[in-house]
Amino acid sequence: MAVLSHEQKDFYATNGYLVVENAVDATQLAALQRDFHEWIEESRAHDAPYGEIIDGRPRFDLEAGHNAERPALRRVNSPLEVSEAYFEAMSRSRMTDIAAELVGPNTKFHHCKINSKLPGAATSVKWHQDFPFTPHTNDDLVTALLMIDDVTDDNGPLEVLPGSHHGPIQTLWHNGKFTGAVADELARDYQAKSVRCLGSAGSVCLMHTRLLHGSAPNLSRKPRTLYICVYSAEDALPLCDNPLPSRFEGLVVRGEATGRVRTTPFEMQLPQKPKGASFFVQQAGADGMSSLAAALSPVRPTA
Ligand SMILES: O=C(O)CCC(=O)C(=O)O
Repeated sequence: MAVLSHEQKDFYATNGYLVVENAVDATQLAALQRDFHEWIEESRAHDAPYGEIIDGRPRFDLEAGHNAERPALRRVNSPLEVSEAYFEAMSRSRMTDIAAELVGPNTKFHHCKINSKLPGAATSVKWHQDFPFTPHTNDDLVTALLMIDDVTDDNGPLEVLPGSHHGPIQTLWHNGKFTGAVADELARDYQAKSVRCLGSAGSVCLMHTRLLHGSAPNLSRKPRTLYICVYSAEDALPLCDNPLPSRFEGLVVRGEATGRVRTTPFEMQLPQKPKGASFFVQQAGADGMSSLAAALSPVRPTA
């Protein structure tokens, strides 16, 4: 049975995003909140990124200024590998059904992460499109941002430029360096026309992989935690390494594996995989290789 109405699908096709309430049930939401709360408590014992994902990079990323009294856990990479609740939300929830209606019927998992902005956290996300981080043979990819907390005007909501998925793919390379962000003058223009994606905990924002988006710091006293899952059509094959590889990459979550590939025309410069725990470091300009080293190294995606 269809989960989305015709109006919702039309809205997504026109605007490149859609917010849907109750994308997980109350039990699933409580389990997601509980596991994240436990990870925050655990982070108090650390003063640098820690844990390990399958390529050896840290699973848990900490913001500058993090300490035991004021923990600032800003990223959990591939949480579904260490939490049944996060695996279930990705693969067996209403969010999964919705993603499959947008890019399926045959739908597979690509990667996931938690982006957290604790109260007062300085973390922001510069304007970008996701596709230049994760190029595939076609652009039927959707980023599902599940709200683990209520997302309000002042706790650093996702901001999008409606309709921009129909426009050009903007470069994230500047002066020979992969910055993970569009040029400043473009960002100023997008910011002026942006729309905020708000919702109560348990809502999901679905975003087309080519939609321009970013988000500001959390200026409120409430946390803003998003569980971000990227799904693709099963016949979209990745053109680069996964920026956040996990043992579940390529898992078909709805429909079936056809063994087919579908291509659509586009061109872009291939991305560079972050060396650190997350793209926050890359966007801050602290993760880049020299342009010569970048030119000589194999190119890989990030996000
Ligand atoms: O955490 C956010 O506010 C945005 C996340 C985002 O843009 C991304 O992961 O591509």
